[in-house]
Amino acid sequence: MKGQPSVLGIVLAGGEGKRLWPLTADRAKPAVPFGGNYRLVDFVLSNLVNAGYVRLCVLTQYKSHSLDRHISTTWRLSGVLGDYITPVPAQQRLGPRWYTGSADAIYQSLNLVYDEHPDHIVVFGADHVYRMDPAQMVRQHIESGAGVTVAGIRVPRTEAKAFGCIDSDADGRITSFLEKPADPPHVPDDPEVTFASMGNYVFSTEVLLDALRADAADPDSVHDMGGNIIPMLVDRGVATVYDFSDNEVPGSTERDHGYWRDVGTLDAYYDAHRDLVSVHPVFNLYNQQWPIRTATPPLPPAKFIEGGTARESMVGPGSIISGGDIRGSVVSADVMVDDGAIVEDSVLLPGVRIGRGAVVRRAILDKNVVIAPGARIGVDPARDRESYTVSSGGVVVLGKGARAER
Ligand code: ADQ
Repeated sequence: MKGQPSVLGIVLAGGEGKRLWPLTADRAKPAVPFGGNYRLVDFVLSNLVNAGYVRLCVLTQYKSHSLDRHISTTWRLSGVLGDYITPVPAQQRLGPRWYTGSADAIYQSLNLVYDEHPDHIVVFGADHVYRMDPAQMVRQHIESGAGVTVAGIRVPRTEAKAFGCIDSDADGRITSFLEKPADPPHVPDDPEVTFASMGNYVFSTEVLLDALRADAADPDSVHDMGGNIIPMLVDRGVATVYDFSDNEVPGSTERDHGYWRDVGTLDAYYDAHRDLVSVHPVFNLYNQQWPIRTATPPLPPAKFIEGGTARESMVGPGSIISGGDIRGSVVSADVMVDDGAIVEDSVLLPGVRIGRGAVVRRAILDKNVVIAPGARIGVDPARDRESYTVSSGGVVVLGKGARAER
């Protein structure tokens, strides 16, 4: 709006998500379904849109068809106020090569920045489940005068190897940034806790342009935002941290204040679903003051017949539970559970069919998986390992359209 600094949002959504395989066998990681109704990309887009950022480019690359379709249909805006949310596929604008890394993805897409000439650019990842008001981070960025502001969160030190690790001074200026170190540093007041980058950045436009150009000219760079661009700006002394625990989202509860999960592995994806179904959910999807937005299919409400039950569970529209018993599970749209079947502590994606008397425990069943009558998943670990993917935490995963026999 008039008088406000202009902000362009770039959402990085080209990640392959190898560690989520087989859920990413057929789709980009940001398109992986989550929480019954959503896809992962809906979380970042909801946060940006709820904060009023409606000029958003979503950079895609890897197996992007379902992601492109989801963004163009679910997130289509009218455009009358100059608003847009647009998927941008890799286009080889700078020569015959795909993106070599997340920084190269932005470098190859700089025409989007030239078209918009924003004052600031918000660069967010698309792989996380969380609720955040990015406007508060942008405000801090502008007030501090930093070149880049990096969102940071305290994580257990044992998990910090997967993240960029931040050290900062009393004013929040980042003094050191180590991308995925083998031996993560800890915060001064706790040896078990590391301050980690959430992979969400706010840049002043000129600073980003200058850093990307310098990076593109560096033959030793792998052109990664966390690996190259942020360390370069830390060295230049223009990087500041934004402490995510200061972020106040309307309607958030004491329990889910500061909730953020990187669902990059099957176990993390599974655990984040467990956070949804407890009596007092660790992550509250029912917060209508900061809704997580998506489009739901035109299906009738879930139906329970023949004594079918569900406890500590979410059940999506169009699902029919006939005589089966569901506990501690997230059941998406259009799922059928037949008489005598037991579904326990599991995540069922749309279109799953569970046959009569089947048992499914601690499992993730991708779209359209069919469990034949009497088949058992999550009951005999040796057999599960022979036939299916089993995560290091012991969760059994069946890929899209797989069929389990008795
Ligand atoms: P990672 O998530 O491991 O670490 P990366 O794989 O580069 O880093 O993914 C970052 C984002 O960029 C994701 O949303 C991904 O989908 C996207 N992306 C990856 N490659 C891309 C490409 N070629 N084109 C377009 N998009 C691409 C990052 C940071 C860490 C931080 C963690 C937090 O590097 O410092 O701690 O995120 O999860």
